[in-house]
Amino acid sequence: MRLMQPFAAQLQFHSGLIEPYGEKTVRRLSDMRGMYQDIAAMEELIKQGDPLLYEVYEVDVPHEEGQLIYCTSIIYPGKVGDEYYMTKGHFHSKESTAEMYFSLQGRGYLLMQTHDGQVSALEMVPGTVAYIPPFWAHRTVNTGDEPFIFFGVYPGDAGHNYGTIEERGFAKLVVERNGKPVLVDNPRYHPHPTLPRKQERATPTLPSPASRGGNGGNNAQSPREISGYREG
Ligand code: PAN
Ligand code: ZN
Repeated sequence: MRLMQPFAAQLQFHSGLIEPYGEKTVRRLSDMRGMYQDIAAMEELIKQGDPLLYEVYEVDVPHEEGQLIYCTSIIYPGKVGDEYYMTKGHFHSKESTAEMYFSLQGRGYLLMQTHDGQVSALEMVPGTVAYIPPFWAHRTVNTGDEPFIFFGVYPGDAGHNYGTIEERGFAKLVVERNGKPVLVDNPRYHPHPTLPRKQERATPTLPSPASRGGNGGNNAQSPREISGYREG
């Protein structure tokens, strides 16, 4: 590994812009085909102008072991049918790598799942620092009416595996019901074929940040409406 010079970037908390950045990823709805339940609503929105769902600004750090990659993600508010705008979601290619998300603006949820059917959903509000342990796929969802912005940092050799989520989907969806976000089972989810599904553990709790204590990484409880949620 070559010796690098120390450096700093400047992050605007309100917009999520981080400068200087090396790479900007832009995802529109047409990049998410197959990921939303309501295909007719999705195709209609694409026809009407293909909305921008989210952007990622990544600082230029080598993608190699020992480095830390950091970036901001900005997920815009909106829905496809009754499903909120969300990221594609992925496992890290090197699944033994973790990640941290620090929530800056807006509100949303961090959905996580393992190959053997464990599921977690963490509420993200400004100030929430979420830990994504190794081996957990992760997706973020904007459930508010303003951009949901968070800062992320992960090992340089993590890599991104989108294919598994593209094939199997996420076990849970975050949808609007009576003006509120609720977590429901994904009827089109395909669990990992070779591993037994831990059905009793596949339903997460949705704790508010204030009520969440240390939990040893296990958030499994019965499904329920997202509690303590405030619109906006
Ligand atoms: C994040 C995500 C970012 C966009 O930086 O890459 O929020 O989500 P997708 O990559 O799923 O489109 C991260 O988790 N990096 O590892
Ligand atoms: Zn990641």
